Amino acid sequence: MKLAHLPLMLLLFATSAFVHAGDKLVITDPWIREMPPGAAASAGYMKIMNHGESNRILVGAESPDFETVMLHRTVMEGELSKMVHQPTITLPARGTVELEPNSYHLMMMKPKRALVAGDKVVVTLKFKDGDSQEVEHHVRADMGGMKNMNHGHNHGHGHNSH
Ligand SMILES: [Cu+2]
Repeated sequence: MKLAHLPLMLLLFATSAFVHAGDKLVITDPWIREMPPGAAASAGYMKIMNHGESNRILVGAESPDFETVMLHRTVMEGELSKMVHQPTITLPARGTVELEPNSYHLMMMKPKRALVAGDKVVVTLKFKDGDSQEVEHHVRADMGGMKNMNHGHNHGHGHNSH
């Protein structure tokens, strides 16, 4: 009887060791912008801290609630903002990268269900080294975080920009 449990214990051991190898990223405040009904896309944001000794390269993401998730960056061209696809986002060793409105974001396309404020969405970040990390994003109405409370930028242009 006791022997029968041994393989399971070994498996649990191996699994937790594996998770540990890749968990140097600390992610805070993950959220997704609530979409109006029928919208084709939304954007996901978070702050990623890499406490590790080496750079991590984010190469993509996926979510069971969206057909496609892409890495995007919003850049200004004069008065116009536009979104540029990013093949990768580098998370520098001992550094922090913020995915936030008007900067880097996850472009969440073709939602598979209606998502309203308060809902949770699981997003899996994928890294060049083959690792992945799951993050639970919270759906929020419009902007989140104090930083976006000031009305300095973002007046009007491109209601579709993130
Ligand atoms: Cu975008």
